[in-house]
Amino acid sequence: MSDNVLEKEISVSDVILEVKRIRNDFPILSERFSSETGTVKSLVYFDNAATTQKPRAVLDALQNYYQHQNANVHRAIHKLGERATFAYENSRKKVAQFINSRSTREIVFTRGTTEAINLVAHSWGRKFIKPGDEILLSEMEHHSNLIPWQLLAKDRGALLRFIPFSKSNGTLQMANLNHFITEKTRLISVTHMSNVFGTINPVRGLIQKAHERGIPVLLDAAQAVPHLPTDVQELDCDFLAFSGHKMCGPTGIGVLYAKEKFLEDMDPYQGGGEMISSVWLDKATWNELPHKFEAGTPNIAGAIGLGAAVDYLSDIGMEKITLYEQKLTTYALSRMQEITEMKIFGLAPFRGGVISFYMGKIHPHDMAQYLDSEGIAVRAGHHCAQPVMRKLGILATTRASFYFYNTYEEIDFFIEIVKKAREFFGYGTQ
Ligand code: C6P
Repeated sequence: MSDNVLEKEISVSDVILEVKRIRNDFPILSERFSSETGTVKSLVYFDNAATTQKPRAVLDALQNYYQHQNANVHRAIHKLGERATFAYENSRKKVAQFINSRSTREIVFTRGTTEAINLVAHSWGRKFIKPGDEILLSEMEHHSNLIPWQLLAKDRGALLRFIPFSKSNGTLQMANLNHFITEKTRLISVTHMSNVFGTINPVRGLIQKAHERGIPVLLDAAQAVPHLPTDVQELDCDFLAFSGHKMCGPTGIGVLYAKEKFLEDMDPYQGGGEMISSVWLDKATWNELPHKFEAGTPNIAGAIGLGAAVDYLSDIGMEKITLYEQKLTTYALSRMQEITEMKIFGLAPFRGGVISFYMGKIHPHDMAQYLDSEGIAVRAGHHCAQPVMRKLGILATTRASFYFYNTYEEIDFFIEIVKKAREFFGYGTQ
């Protein structure tokens, strides 16, 4: 996908998603809450950047696994073992197709994005990063794409450098890229889409520049894969990490995609069952890819649930999802900007449905609590991005984040309640 795919696609098509029908696929979306005064509130779920809700297809896949397939994988020759192994490996195939990887050998199941990045930092980093080397990140990274590199840099005597972001709109300042990519840069690891600003970073150009200098690139795609069509061959990234739970799948399952040549060169991440080929008392040899990186009994149900999520998203169509969310976000932004004292962090031209905001002097937690009292779930806090908050000179934001099952009506209700909060906390009527 090119960096300006959204602009191109939006100009050629006007997407209609059958959101009402889609919402029926998600049992939790009909949850109701009783307020202190006894009024019943419907759930408005705007915390999708933290985790997404699960459609019945995923819930059924989990139940079906435990009811009809439950066994360990790759170990047993009995019927259940065969069923479980088939379902687990079939999910790997679905994931490989979903991101257009060349082969299932490039798809390692992990606990999530965090574990996928730690795997690379540990197995690739500790082998290939030498004292004095530089690792280039951006200033807008989630802690999961910062701390593993801090640990590695400390261990190997390497240096971290950062592409800055602009405080005015939350975009990366790419103009001076040549200043940040030096002779010593050995890896670039950046977020494809920011979980604070919603910014979709121009990673394609970055990858091209990096490859011209022989530098591999890791994309933290935790917020991108769930929302944007992702083609790893077109992107040409060397590593890509994402989490199942942010794309309608279960928690505790995620993916590390890596080009085969990197996985071949890397040492195992953890040792144990299944990742070995032959074991002696004093040494061992490693299993084929990707099993070399999957020590111990994996999250079988999680992987199968992720396969069901991938089928579900593919049936709707990732392009449609992107375009619908794009329109919803544009609408939300324009409605939010109607409100006096509303400060939105992140106004990039290419952005996804993550909106961080601060309203006047209302503390983000108070705002989140007020919204919750009306049934609206948002996140408030530093969003696991403390350096971002520090640069912005704040401790926290309130964050609303959307998925394809959210509606314009929900946004209208959200705006109404934000306006009520404004009055409640003493800003008067507009
Ligand atoms: N961000 C949020 O509310 P895990 O926890 O491993 O599934 O994902 C970590 C992660 C890595 N990178 C980015 C860009 C992310 O947004 C996240 C998860 C959630 O913003 C939970 S902190």
